[in-house]
Amino acid sequence: MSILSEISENLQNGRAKVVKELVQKAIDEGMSAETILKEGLLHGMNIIGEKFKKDEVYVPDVLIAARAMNAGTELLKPLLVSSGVKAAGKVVLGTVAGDLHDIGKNLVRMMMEGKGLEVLDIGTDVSAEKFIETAIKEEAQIIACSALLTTTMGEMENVVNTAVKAGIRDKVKIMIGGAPVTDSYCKKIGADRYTPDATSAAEEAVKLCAK
Ligand code: B1M
Repeated sequence: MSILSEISENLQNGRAKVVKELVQKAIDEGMSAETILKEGLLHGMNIIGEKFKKDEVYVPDVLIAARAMNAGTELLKPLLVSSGVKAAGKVVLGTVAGDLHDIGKNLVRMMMEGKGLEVLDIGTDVSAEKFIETAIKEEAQIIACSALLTTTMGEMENVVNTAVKAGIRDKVKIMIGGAPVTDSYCKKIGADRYTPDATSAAEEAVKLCAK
């Protein structure tokens, strides 16, 4: 079995310690961080997602797989983030109200920090008010919202409307992303940017801060 299949298999079985060891081994063997992330960790997480959908695994199984995923991505962090010129800018990042998924958000944070942005990660289940209050208090240029559920993505519209009500809509850019989110949804709710993955989110954030 290849090391990437072993990472995927052990992630699916929630063996965080083994996943960590295998990721370190793959790094030591010179494999790229992107390959380890996409073909090892995310491959395993996608299989878990499919099984979850079919009721073949349950919430506790998914939770321990998520823990194993986080153990692996922590090791990849210094390798995934690019070096070079650092951008200036402050981002308030969180997963929207009612939503507890944080793996994608954590990847977004990692990639944005790698670009030199200051990221205030305010966690999961974040209300629209909390996004706006934090952006005002911290004078952030960007609010970045993640959502993984079709039932919670509507909260993103709430964030846009709350920014309008607070009178800061022209001072802050609102970025959105997550599996059910699309570019047409972004346009529909009047947010500024949709990006499909963590890398493009970081690149767009840098561009927005430069404007
Ligand atoms: Co949940 N879950 N979950 N879950 N879970 C999904 C999302 C689901 C698709 C599973 C399925 O049915 N196949 C489904 C949603 C269905 C839907 O709404 N259409 C689902 C469900 C239904 C639920 C519960 C309701 C289940 C239940 O309790 N009955 C429940 C809800 C809890 C809640 O939030 N209130 C629930 C719970 C959980 C766990 C807690 C067990 C766990 C989360 C643990 C954690 O995050 N710490 C969990 C997990 C792990 C998943 C799956 C398996 C994996 C999600 C993940 O982390 N993917 C997921 C199935 C799947 O996606 N295959 C599933 C890896 C991650 C890197 O991808 O987050 O998409 P993702 O991030 C991507 C992009 O989307 C993007 O960048 C990343 C890649 O670079 N991105 C952004 C993300 N945020 C961005 C922001 C940006 C830009 C890009 O700009 C700001």
